Amino acid sequence: VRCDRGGYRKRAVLSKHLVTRKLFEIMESKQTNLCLSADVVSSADLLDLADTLGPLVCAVKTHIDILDDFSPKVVDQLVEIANKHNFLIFEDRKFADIGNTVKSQYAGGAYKISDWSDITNAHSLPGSGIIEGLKAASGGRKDRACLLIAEMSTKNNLANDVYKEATVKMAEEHGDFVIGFICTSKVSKNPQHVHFTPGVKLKPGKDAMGQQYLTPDEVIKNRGCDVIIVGRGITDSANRLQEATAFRNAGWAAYVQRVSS
Ligand code: 5IU
Repeated sequence: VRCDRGGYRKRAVLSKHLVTRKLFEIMESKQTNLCLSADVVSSADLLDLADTLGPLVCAVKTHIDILDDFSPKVVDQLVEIANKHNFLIFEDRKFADIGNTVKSQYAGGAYKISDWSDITNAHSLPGSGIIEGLKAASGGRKDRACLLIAEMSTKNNLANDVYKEATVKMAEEHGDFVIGFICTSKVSKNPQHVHFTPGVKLKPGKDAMGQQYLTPDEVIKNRGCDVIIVGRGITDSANRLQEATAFRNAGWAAYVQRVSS
């Protein structure tokens, strides 16, 4: 048995939130810290990605509003696939409005996100009212959780240290719903907080619209994050299964090195 100081297994046991526990347990049992960002515009493509890569990931991140052909059936099928392959669904909604508005956006509208998505995320910009609104919409369900956006992966983003620290404080005050962060480095020492990091490719780089990429090794080993979020690094590949396997192996190897060093 390898040494597990601060490892996912231990953190699963000490975590109070059901979603955190479930996530760490999935990561440990499937040996993966890969979250697929399934940024595709067709429902068939989304479901095919989830079914093909499901065994390799701890979560599938969606942007449900970019589907050209959304229907409620798609999310029903996605939930079935998530149960089959044991991964969580994370709708990357990036809520940013007042509490009363996000309440309707989370539970209602065309997408009814709180019905099918285990995890969603929100900007901390509006202050803690946004968390109150989302929590109210979740109707007290223990199997729903939120990540706060503490940092973004993009060039020249406006989240400075003061913003980041205030975001961590907000998370601490709402541990019954906020389980962690979107960030580019570990921002909280609380072992119950999960750090999800987007902007990951096998080689560092950038895209034409401000996205910046770090490697799985840098994100997990050097920057102390927990989950790598990978979109085009996988979806643009001619062999998505092979590429997802490479990300999964790189992310897991970096984690094993971190907890055994
Ligand atoms: N995403 C970021 N950076 C952020 C946040 C979210 O890239 O700071 I908050 C999302 C956007 C996209 C995915 O859905 O993560 C990254 O996709 P690529 O791996 O294709 O760049």
